Amino acid sequence: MIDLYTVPTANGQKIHIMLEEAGLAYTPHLMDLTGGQHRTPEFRKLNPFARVPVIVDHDGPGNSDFVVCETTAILRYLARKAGLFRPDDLRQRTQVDQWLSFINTNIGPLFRGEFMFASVVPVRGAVDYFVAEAEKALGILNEFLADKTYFVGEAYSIADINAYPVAATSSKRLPKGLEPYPHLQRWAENIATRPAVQRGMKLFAK
Ligand SMILES: N[C@@H](CCC(=O)N[C@@H](CS)C(=O)NCC(=O)O)C(=O)O
Repeated sequence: MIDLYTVPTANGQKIHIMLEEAGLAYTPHLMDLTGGQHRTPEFRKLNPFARVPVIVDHDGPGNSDFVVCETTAILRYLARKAGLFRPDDLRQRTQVDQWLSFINTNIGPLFRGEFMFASVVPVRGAVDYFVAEAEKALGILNEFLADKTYFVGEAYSIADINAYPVAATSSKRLPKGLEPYPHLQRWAENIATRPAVQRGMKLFAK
């Protein structure tokens, strides 16, 4: 059994989808970020950086509890545990890792910046900057996906699982959403047909 600490944002949804796809038993816990539940000493024992998602696998390595935070680390761990969605071939595996990193270290912080300066500490010029940079980055994904069904090779992988909530959730905060990116939109519509993706996206949805 896995305990999942989460919220229904793009980062949380990546792990909801992965757990549903892998068919692993889990108990989801909705965190109250507004109330600061993630900043309590108890939660910081799980993630010292006070962020979600976090999992606690009660059947971890060595048959003991194992705490994992950081979305891409959780995705890799669950892929290894389930033996799914991460190719064995070294080139393809590295490409999957490359896309995990690209999305989470380049695009994730742009949407975080947009959210912070639009909703938490309003600064109009900063919002414009982050929106423009996020649009540029989605344009790159759009071009890359022009002739592809999945991010890597011919198979669905954690690269797709990690990118999907960015297209389905984060992009809604951009003035034109996914409209300027037809290839990204086609790719996302295909991923959205998967029942596990639908279940993952519904978890704690508002
Ligand atoms: N690098 C982290 C980012 C996680 C993250 O930013 N989580 C947000 C929710 S989507 C959070 O916990 N925010 C609380 C805060 O910043 O105080 C990951 O990939 O898991």
